[in-house]
Amino acid sequence: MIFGMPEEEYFAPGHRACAGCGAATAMRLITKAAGPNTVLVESTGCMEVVSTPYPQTAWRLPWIHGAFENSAAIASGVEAALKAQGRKKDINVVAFAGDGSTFDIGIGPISGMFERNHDVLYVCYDNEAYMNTGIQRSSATPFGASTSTHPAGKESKGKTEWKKDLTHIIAAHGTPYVATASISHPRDLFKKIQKGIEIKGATFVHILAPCPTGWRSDGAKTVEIAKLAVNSGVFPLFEIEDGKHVIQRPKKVTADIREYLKLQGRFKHLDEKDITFIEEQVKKRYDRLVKLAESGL
Ligand SMILES: Cc1ncc(C[n+]2csc(CCOP(=O)(O)OP(=O)(O)O)c2C)c(N)n1
Ligand code: SF4
Repeated sequence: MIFGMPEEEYFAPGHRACAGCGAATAMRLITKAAGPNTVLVESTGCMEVVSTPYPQTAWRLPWIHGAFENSAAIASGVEAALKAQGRKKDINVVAFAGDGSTFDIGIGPISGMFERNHDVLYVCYDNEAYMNTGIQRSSATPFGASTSTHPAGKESKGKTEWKKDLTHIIAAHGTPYVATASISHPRDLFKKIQKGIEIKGATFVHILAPCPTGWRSDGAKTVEIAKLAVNSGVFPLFEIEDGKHVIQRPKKVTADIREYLKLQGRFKHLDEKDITFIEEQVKKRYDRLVKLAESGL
């Protein structure tokens, strides 16, 4: 064990993710936490493309590739089949996909899986755009980010809408366990994956996974950027267990949003007014989370 995590790697080195890819780190941590008795189901996305150029695979666990919108539907079927065979209690089913698949195109099957409450952990690795097809905006892309479909320029300041609050949309299904996590806080992420698997029923972990290619950032600063997202309140780490919010980080906002934005080329066109707007919106949302946690909701 290293830092309370197994040394075994189930996402093998030699995959083809870009240097400094946050999602690849998420894959290592998710699979370490899930352990060997796990079936993985993955939608099309970067982590599928980089891991399985035929005839090779980086997966050291059973892994099913579904279509872009399908991982929750396939995972529901795998869980139902294991139950019918009387084997579900020994085998974990973990579905995962990027934000485009989760926030946008797969949301119908995902909603169905949570409504039926299959015993599946669903993980979204959120790199905040459709990365493997060329950095198109998704509903998880943050306000102001420049993408290939919302390029910043003379007529545009990047994305004009705020990021969709998917965590609370999933929680609204009556989901027993919903959490946010970040690759900058690996032990917290590891524990949340284990908790999501242990709790019976459909559970959800939303992981922030910086993408140097799409965020126009230095691959060596991926962890630093993810940490700034957490500590500035841009991406707070919290759980909603049995409908109650608990905030892990930040207990108090300690980092400057400007530092976070400055390290990413996708935000370099923003002016003072845009940044002030982002600061106000982040504060408003973080304060709301604190209120929910303080009032036991
Ligand atoms: C129905 C359908 N529409 C579009 C595509 C093309 N496509 C494959 S992956 C992808 C983007 C995936 O984005 P995301 O889920 O965010 O994962 P990432 O690549 O960022 O890891 C798109 C548009 C497809 N495979 N199927
Ligand atoms: S494009 Fe981004 S998410 Fe995809 S492999 Fe490269 S760094 Fe990772």
